[in-house]
Amino acid sequence: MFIDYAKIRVEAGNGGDGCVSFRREKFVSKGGPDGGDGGKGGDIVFVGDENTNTLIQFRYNKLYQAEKGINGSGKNKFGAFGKNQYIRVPLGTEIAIIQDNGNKKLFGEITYHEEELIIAKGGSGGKGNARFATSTNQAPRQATDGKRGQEFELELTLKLMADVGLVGFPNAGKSTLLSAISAARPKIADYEFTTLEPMLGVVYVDEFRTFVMADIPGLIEGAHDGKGKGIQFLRHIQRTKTLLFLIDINSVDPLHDYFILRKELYLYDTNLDKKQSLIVLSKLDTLSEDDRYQKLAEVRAAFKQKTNEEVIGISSVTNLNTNELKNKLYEMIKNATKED
Ligand SMILES: Nc1nc2c(ncn2[C@@H]2O[C@H](COP(=O)(O)OP(=O)(O)OP(=O)(O)O)[C@@H](O)[C@H]2O)c(=O)[nH]1
Ligand SMILES: [Mg+2]
Repeated sequence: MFIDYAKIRVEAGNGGDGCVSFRREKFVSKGGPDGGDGGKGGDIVFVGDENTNTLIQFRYNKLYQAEKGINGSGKNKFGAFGKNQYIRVPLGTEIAIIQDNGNKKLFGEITYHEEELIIAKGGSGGKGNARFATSTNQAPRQATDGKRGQEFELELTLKLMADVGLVGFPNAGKSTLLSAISAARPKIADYEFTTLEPMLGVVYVDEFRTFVMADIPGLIEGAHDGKGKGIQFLRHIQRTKTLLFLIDINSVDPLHDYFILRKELYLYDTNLDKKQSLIVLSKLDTLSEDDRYQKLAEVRAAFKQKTNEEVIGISSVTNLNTNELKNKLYEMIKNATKED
């Protein structure tokens, strides 16, 4: 699990003031009161957005204000309402109010797309003097001020689940791939079992389309018997929507590697074995262009014959095909979400 926090301040709009005014007409010597009410201040509203999964935007922008209501005016004109300030957040964002003593009180959670939650209400508008006229006081000089909008310090918390799980032998280049396409900085080295703890990274396909990828320790044959790092850490990818099998293009027999990986997954959890998956050959840059395409063609033919699965090749070092990979994974996740 990957936890993202942000602290922000929100200020709903103040209400507009009520107005003191008297009618002035050509042939009426003493017009009655006609001061209108002030408009209500805008609310601060959180909105669920399924197209984002990070709170990173709140690092740069920490103050959110809604518009103030407009003051009332003569001729019984009401002031316009202040515009609401909408704050879009990923699904699963929890919103807590930080109290003066530092304690946090959970206010709510955004759970579905376009869900709206008003966290701070705008102040109501003040009353204009037209409202204060009575039979005994026909010329009131009284109006009220708009109320202040609510203001809060908030803590936002997002617990992220991975969408894609990276599966491969040690040294296949899993951590290198994560670091190439996300801001995560996992440890990378040319020895086996560099990664000991799962790590998540947010992958940006573009500004609006992101997904979360999990890097986990390498798997080896016999992992279910406790070989290598075992298979316990596979629980971290049990809830992902897609598995990415990463296999070094220099492997003697990628298809065989793939079957070993599949078998270990199956022995851990048969459901894991049923997830949609993508097979990716890594380190294309280590072969000359001719060798690379020849090897890729051979591997593709072997996979086609035995599994009917597509194989794509990438290099995390030169970023060869990494954009295509991001787009492909994003589409797969989207389709899997639709089927859920
Ligand atoms: N030339 C080249 N080297 C790569 C590429 N991807 C990874 N490597 C190298 O392969 C070695 C292993 O990479 P890692 O990313 O640590 O591999 P891993 O799959 O995370 O390994 P474990 O954490 O041990 O399971 C490192 O020396 C990387 O620099 C690539 O696309 N091209
Ligand atoms: Mg690693």
